[in-house]
Amino acid sequence: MTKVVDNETLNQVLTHYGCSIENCTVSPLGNGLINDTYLVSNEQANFVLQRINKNVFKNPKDVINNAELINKHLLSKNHNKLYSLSPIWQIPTIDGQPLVIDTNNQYWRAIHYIPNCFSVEEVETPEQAKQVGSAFAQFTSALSDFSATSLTETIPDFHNLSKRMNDLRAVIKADAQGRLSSCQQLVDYCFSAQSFIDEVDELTQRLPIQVTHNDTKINNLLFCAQSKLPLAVIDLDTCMPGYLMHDFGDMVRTCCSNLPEDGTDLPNMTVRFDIYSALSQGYIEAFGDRMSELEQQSLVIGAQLLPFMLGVRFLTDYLDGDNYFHVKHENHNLERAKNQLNLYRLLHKDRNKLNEIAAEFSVAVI
Ligand code: GN1
Ligand code: MG
Repeated sequence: MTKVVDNETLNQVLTHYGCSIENCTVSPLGNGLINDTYLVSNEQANFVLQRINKNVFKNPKDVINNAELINKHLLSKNHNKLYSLSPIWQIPTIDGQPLVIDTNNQYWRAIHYIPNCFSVEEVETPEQAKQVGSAFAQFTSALSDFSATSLTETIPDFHNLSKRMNDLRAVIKADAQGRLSSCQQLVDYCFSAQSFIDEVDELTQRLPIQVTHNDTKINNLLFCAQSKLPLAVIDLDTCMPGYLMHDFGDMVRTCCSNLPEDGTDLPNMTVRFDIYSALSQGYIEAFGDRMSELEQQSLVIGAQLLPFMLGVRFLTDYLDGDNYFHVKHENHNLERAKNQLNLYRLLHKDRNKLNEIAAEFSVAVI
């Protein structure tokens, strides 16, 4: 997928929000791999404009509707002082519509822009990691009494590892781009992890379902420019019923490596255990006794699972011809896959250490 939007289309969409390309500036925002996101600024205000990727979200209206329901719930929690972060508002068109469908049949929405905040690509200190863990825990805690059945599953089986392995098998069989020979070793490595895959399968049958965010990468948190504290959890696109270990695992995946997810200096990749420890503490403590013992134990599996699953997903997309994730160059998905599977390897190798750290912060559940 490429990120090209022509000015005519952009202008057509902007008019639905009372703007035009003449009276505002439009600049790309963030580093998302799926949707196309822009900051629209004019003298009066700023807002976020987003084209939802229809190839990924088959029914974009569900994405918008889910976010609306979640935000309403969070706002009422916020009013009752049970949620201290800020909900994120979607903005209707001047005709009161939740979205715009352009002439190319692409779906757009606008989102309230929170000023005076910043996002982080790399966690700098354990203190910051603790805040990250705590913020995402608050988000899920606040949704503990939200009816999971009112949400539509925007991507079915999103974090189902066996299904992701089947997707990998299918693209290997097709080898549509003739790329298999360039990554056979990596493919073999994925299938050699069958005992880990079985362990995950067995665990997921016993874990309770919660409404989880499912994309808790570090840059989906906004920090206040003044206090430097977390201000809002953003990107609710995959907020669906899931397991806590997925959210924890995605934080580990994006906070604990010393390299970004597409970094290529793999011989020098390390796990930052001080960050891991602080994340665990922040996440577990903020849940308190609302996290069951089994969920506490599952976090270490989640920490290995998310890098592994992302490795499999990037590899699948590479073999399939880069149809899912935005890529910047030909081997981008392959580089990401190698990076994520190496991170899994390092975390898996040190899983006893991860268990010891988690045990330090475990909370007795009555
Ligand atoms: C995608 O586009 P973004 O950054 O919100 C992906 C996540 C991955 C992430 C990897 C719907 O998220 O699952 O973890 O890229 N979102 C979807 O950077 O597939
Ligand atoms: Mg996302």
